[in-house]
Amino acid sequence: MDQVFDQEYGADQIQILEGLEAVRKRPGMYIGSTSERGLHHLVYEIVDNAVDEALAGYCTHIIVTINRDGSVTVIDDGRGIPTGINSKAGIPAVEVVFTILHAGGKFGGGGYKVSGGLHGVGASVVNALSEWLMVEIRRDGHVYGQRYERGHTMYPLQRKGTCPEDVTGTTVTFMPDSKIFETTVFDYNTLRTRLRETAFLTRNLKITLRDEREEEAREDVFHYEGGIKEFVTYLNRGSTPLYEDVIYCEGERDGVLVEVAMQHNDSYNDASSSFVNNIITPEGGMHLSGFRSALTRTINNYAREQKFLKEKDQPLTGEDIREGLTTIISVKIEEPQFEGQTKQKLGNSEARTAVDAIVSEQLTYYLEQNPKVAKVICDKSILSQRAREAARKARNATRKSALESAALPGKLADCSDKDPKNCEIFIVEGDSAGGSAKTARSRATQAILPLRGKILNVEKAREDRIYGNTEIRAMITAFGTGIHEDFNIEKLRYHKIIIMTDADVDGAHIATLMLTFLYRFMPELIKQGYVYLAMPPLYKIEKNKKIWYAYNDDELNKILTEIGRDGNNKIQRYKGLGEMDAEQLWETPMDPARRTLKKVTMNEDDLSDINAVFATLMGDKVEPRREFIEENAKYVQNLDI
Ligand code: TSJ
Repeated sequence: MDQVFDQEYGADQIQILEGLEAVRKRPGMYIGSTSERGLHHLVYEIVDNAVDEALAGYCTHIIVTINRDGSVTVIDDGRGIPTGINSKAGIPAVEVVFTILHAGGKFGGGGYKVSGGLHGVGASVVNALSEWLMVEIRRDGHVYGQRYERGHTMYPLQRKGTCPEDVTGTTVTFMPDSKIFETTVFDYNTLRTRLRETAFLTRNLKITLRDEREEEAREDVFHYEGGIKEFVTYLNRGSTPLYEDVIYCEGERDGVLVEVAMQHNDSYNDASSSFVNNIITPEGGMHLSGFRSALTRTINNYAREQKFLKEKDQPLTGEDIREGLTTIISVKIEEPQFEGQTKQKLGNSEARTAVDAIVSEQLTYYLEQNPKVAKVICDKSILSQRAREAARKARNATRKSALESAALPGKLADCSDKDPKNCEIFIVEGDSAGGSAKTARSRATQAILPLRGKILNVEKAREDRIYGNTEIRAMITAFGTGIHEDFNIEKLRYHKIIIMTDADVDGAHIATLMLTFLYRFMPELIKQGYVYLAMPPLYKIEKNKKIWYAYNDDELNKILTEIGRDGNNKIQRYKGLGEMDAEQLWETPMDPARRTLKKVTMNEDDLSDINAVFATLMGDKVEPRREFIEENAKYVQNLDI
């Protein structure tokens, strides 16, 4: 086998910044965390490099395989990473890519057009955090290979064989280092959600995902000729679109590539996701504000011109127009600047100008060409304007009665401690369970708010009805934070909001309704980790004056096996919280020393999908819901609902 010494590709483009030891010492600095989330970032980092090759126009297919041994292989059919010697480093360019931090065309300017990767740190970080990594390059009729262990080169780049001249591409296989990560087990559905999103964002790129860990291999293929237009159709799958077209705008201005796709559905939510260089920006930024101002201005101009809006009418607000609108905004930009606390907000002002100009021009044209759709949008927006006016009144009334007068709901049994850090509130299903919970609680720190029956499904109700709902008003007042623009997390009266429902299907449904309300109206409570689910047991087992609780059938069996299955066992199955007396309630779901609570989390990576998840779970269509639950049992678990 030969070593490779021929010099070619612009090796100088690669800047050398730091050593890989730093990455192993402080992995969180480079991939965010060493949790499951950080683990999956390794795959995205490698895949994003291949996607860049697709964006450059040289790669059409990426295959991602979770291998039997738990390692991951990413294959592309691009040009192959250059193998020539980098003049500065004196080693092949591919070795620079894998062993020198911040190396690669991405940071050197030139080479790639745009960069991907949330943290934009490249393949060397993945290498540093892998027990081993192998790269194979098909280029110029040769197959080259190199292996690394924990970032160290094992042998010089080798020619391992030949291949037809017209076969090119890169294969990378890596085994995440179990010394670094909390878990090294990849989750198929997490990868699937993200890779599907990547495929939507990169029109025509085909991405195959395979899982070979089980006897029966799993596979999904994502290939969308319609790109983000198909993304919008996909996100709207759980509701009914108001018109057939997905409206699409595309263009380039000041070095910013802009793509926008949108379509209204019959829900009341504004479901927009924005991306920069294929990376989701959960906090939006300049591209999102450019889109919003263009949309508001353009629809208002059109509605005035067509006299849908009369002289005397107030202009439509952005919210009026975005009610029920699903939007994908995708920009590509050479040097993105991220701002805000979490560095997730796009700061480049040229992105705002570009999106605004392109959407204004093309949407105006679209409305002129499609008067029927234009009328549907105007009608919907005007209706929403009226409803919003009614809602504003209802909300003001709520605010008056709820916040200003600070009268707590009558059903609330509040705690005596006034320091929110010490306090928790149990939202309890049903008056009878509420009664027992009131007796059982620790009065100083535990408040109880019983809710009667099913709470309103906020996915299916307009705002005015929502504010009129007694149960919802009770929660809003009790929490103390206010909602929407009045929301102030500092005023939160309890640092644990614990939803306590029966351990059955109805209970799960009620919990979901409450979570939907919280997600839509007070998402910060979930994001900041204040929301929990209580875990009431399903069985009580008694034997010789000793007591065990089981939370599901498996646990029951385990306990019975341990203590012996004989006549001395007394097993009680709880049909609901209502059947438990105060002492039992205290012992299991309520006593901080003995209970298990489930924290409700929101995975920011899945944000583009989360709207769709709620719309699908809570919407009218039964079939998508059933399919969703069947397909995504695991995903729903991820949401912890
Ligand atoms: F970086 C990496 F190892 F993570 C990785 C890179 C992983 C995978 C699966 C693929 C790739 C990759 C890189 N695919 N294609 C490329 N292309 C280049 O590196 C490349 C090829 C040719 C030229 C040129 O100017 O001729 C420039 C570049 C950057």
